[in-house]
Amino acid sequence: MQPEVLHRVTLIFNLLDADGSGSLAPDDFELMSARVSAAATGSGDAAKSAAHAAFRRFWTTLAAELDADGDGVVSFEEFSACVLSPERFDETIADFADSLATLGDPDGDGLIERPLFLALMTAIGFDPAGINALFDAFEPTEADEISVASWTQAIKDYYAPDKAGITADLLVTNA
Ligand SMILES: [Ca+2]
Ligand SMILES: [Ca+2]
Repeated sequence: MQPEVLHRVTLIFNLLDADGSGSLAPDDFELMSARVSAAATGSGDAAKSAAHAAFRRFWTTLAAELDADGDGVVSFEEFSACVLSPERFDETIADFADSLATLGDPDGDGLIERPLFLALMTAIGFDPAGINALFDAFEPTEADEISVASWTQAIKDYYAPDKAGITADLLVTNA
């Protein structure tokens, strides 16, 4: 594996390993979902339930595709196989990004303000310095808001192990 790709896969793995146990399991996604739900100021139960379902789907897809030894958890070694055919995860990640977008834009105007962006991205596990750098890169409006569409695209790019040189690389400060 190219060092750059290995680096990216390591970052994604550590982000998904929310409880820091060293492997991916359902608990990681429940924990991330609970954190995101708690951070989703202004969202109702329906949007939070949809996000919870997306987190669960993220896990079931990873388990189905990557748990090679069938022990119910995905080790780093198993996870690194995701780079072989990243397109298998596109739909799941898109679903995940779209459900985040809904939480990020409870009034539906297509914009997300910095405090909510920070809260949601912190809940997912990103580092605050990287989150602010990414927000600034999206050229916020005078009201300090960015478009939700640019954010969801960044999420989709970030979790795609084969992408590099993208705006979301600004999040790679917690390496
Ligand atoms: Ca874990
Ligand atoms: Ca396994």
